[in-house]
Amino acid sequence: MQALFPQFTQFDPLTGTIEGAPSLERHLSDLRGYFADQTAYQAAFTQEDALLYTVTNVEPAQGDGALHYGISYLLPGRVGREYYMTKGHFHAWRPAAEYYIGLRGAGLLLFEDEQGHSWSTPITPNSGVYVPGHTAHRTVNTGPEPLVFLGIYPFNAGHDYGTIQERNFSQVVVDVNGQPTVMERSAFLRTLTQI
Ligand code: PAN
Ligand code: ZN
Repeated sequence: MQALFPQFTQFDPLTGTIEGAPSLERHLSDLRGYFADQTAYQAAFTQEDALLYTVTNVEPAQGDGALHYGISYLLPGRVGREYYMTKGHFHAWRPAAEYYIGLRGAGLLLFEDEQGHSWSTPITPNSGVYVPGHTAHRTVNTGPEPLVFLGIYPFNAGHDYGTIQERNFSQVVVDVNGQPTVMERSAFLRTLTQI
């Protein structure tokens, strides 16, 4: 049998890193056009191209039945009233599901299927969330500390970012009187234009 590497990995739930695996960084500039409040985005970006999250993936094997996995480390913060979040994606191979395990912090997972139905679940340490196939998923950090979670998916899931980049999620997670609140994007945009 072909040896799998790395078969054993040590990960750090505090820093969201996996020993020996490279991390990729996503900054504010990588999420241009994703946050609803464009004025707030521009103001934040002018100050600093802040780090929003890192992702560290491990790809131990390829081929039928193989699994890949990764740790995400999503910083706390907001652009205007909208909490820091991941880009979000469909899997390129649409039937691919994924399993998320919360390791640190508190947040929400936003889901949207191909018909545009949306829902959300919490993600917290020692909780797991099943991400069904054919469903776009985005993680939002609603707490004061980094949100760290593990995601496990079929090796050939792939990432389709383009669909979400074009149409975005129909819901946003925003601060309303200090409470993380899921709102329709259109309703949130209306609050921004009210004087
Ligand atoms: C996760 C995500 C990770 C970053 O590992 O890739 O949280 O989010 P974006 O990929 O949307 O930027 C996953 O869902 N992998 O399939
Ligand atoms: Zn995914």
